[in-house]
Amino acid sequence: MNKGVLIGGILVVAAVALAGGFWMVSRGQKIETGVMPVIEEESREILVEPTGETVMEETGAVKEFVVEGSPFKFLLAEMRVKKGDTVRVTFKNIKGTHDWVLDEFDARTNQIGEGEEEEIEFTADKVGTFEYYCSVGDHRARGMAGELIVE
Ligand SMILES: [Cu+2]
Repeated sequence: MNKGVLIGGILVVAAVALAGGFWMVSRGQKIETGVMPVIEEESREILVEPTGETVMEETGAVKEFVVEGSPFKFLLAEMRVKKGDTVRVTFKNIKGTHDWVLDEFDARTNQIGEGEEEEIEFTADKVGTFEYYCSVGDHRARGMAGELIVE
């Protein structure tokens, strides 16, 4: 093989790898700093739709969500899982005092202060649409709520 061709080939491979690397980095940052943070587990595919709705494929898996709370809304307004999934919620409080409550699954965090976070886990063992909310004061009535959809 011609030496020039070989070096050219190596440069092309390096350029592709570099571009791919940048793509991975920008994609990773988007997930971390986005309004709807999602943590990727294993090799499951994550689709973040323009609506902010998050859909994760497969069943019987651990579905992990990060929900940020602020006065008076949750920055993740909808979670979609499959029946049988283990749902892991990391509630991060950005401002004020809030909690994250989902009555139908006896899932709730403590009321936590600004900058604090708490993780809870439960099994989505029934199908339906369930409202999660903040139980502090009138926060729920003021819109601090969202939906867990179990399919
Ligand atoms: Cu609240």
